[in-house]
Amino acid sequence: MTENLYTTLRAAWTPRADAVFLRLPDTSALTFADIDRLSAQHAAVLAACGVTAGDRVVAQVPKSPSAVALYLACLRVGAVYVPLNEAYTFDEVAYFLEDARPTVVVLAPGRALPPGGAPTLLTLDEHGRGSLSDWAAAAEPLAVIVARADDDIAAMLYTSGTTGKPKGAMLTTANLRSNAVTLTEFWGFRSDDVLVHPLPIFHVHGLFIALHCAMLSACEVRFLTRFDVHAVRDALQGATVMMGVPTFYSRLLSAPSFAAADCASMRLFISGSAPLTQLVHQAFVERTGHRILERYGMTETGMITSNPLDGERIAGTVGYALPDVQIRVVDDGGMPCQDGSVGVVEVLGPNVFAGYWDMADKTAASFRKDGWFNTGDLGSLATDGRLTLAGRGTDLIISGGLNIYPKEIEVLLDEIAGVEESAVIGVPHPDLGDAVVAVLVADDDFDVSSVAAALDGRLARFKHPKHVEVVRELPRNAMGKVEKAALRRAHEHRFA
Ligand code: MLC
Ligand code: AMP
Repeated sequence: MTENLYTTLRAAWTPRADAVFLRLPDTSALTFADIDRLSAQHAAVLAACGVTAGDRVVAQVPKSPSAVALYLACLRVGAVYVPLNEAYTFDEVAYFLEDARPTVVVLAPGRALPPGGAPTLLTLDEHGRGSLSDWAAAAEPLAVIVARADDDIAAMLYTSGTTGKPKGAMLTTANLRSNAVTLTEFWGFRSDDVLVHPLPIFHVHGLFIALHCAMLSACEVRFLTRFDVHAVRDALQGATVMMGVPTFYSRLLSAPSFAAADCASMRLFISGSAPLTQLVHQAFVERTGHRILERYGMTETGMITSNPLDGERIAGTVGYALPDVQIRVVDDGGMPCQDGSVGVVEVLGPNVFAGYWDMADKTAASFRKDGWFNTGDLGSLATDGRLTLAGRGTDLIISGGLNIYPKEIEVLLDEIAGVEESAVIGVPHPDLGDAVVAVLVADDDFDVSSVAAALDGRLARFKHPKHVEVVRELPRNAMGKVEKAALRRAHEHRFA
């Protein structure tokens, strides 16, 4: 197939071009026809900046309709869209720009461009010099939609690695299209659905999973700028579907008056990106009568498994492989695990990414010779094919649905004067699932408050330790390796 993903999306919504696509918190709205025109205007600006097919466009922008238009504009001109978490600091952004070598960088107003960043810097949702929004508003829409083959890269999303160095996961047109089509059908999306959308749009969850399902079914999206319990409860009135990370659901439950009446029109709550505890699942059933549908995925693969829409949704499991996706669980030797024992989850399907940008060795190390991708997640398969996850093979911390790799923090902690060595762990947290704790080997007179100052500006705030502990030495095994499991046990009740 050589159809641009934008063409696929637009063909799906065209019969309802005048229907509302994005409903904003101030109740104003953009129709599908509006977003079609706005994205064509943004595409005209990108083309005027010299962006051609295959060029990277990096965006670190607030969630807004123009950010959606910018993503769609990239599809239209065949550029590779590279969204960045808004929380990333100047230093972190500098790494992404050096690695991605974009033609255009779009930043939020007031953000500075690291040296050597890109030939063109634009800002979104502000007026004045370099304003993409002003420029687009005055631009003649670009009608041309560039032809793209299935294996052309449509987007690149950075994901951290065990070494702490983020890798750009290259997602093809076919990856995004196949997952979008499968999920829209699997979760029964219809044009009369109303999707509550409090997720950020710099990750696969909020950008691809949520928005592609809405565009393919031509349904309305209640487009909230961030997760806020009051705003979400308001948005649930008259809505039918919500997607979120587990923290969204535990926060809704923490409002004592949240109840079935809030969900009267809802048909489906979906959770993913981090484990949904059985406690939250059950409390949600008791309070609202809804069984949250848990699914499992990752940046490199989009969605892999899902609990069924109509069949039994079992808390603590992530369901079955999606219709066009295959999964297997293998042991250290790469042999399929027998009798439901725990091993590494591997995936094969049209959803699996093309590889890591400029990292052929890391790409090769992630795939088996027979083409299966190693997710790094541990899990077990029941005889009927239902998957239960059992943590990660690595020390990855998932906090509020965001991935944090300890190494990235440890290297900065080790540079602080007075710190001999450090170990960063994730420990259970009632709101975030896991919270970051740093254990430092330092002298008794070490000033713990110097840690925040040392990390400021170098590490996004969500990765900063929620607690810092100073110790005389770290627990080690016979090989001299730090025993993180022992540290996690020692701190498991810290936030209870
Ligand atoms: C914010 N903070 C966090 C945090 N989010 N700390 C740890 N973990 C997080 N996830 C910190 C900020 O740095 C700040 O700290 C303070 O909390 C308040 O910031 P905020 O912006 O007001 O926070 P809040 O709005 O409460 O955000 C929490 C959240 C948000 C859980 C609502 O993080 C969120 O929307 N998470 C969803 C992430 C997501 O979309 N993941 C999908 C990945 S895709 P300070 O110190 O500055 O005050 C994927 C694949 C798949 O995983 O399967 O879907
Ligand atoms: P990311 O790299 O941000 O795409 O995060 C993907 C990781 O999130 C996966 O490899 C899993 O470890 C985790 N994840 C996603 N969905 C779930 C889920 N439903 N339950 C447990 N972990 C999940």
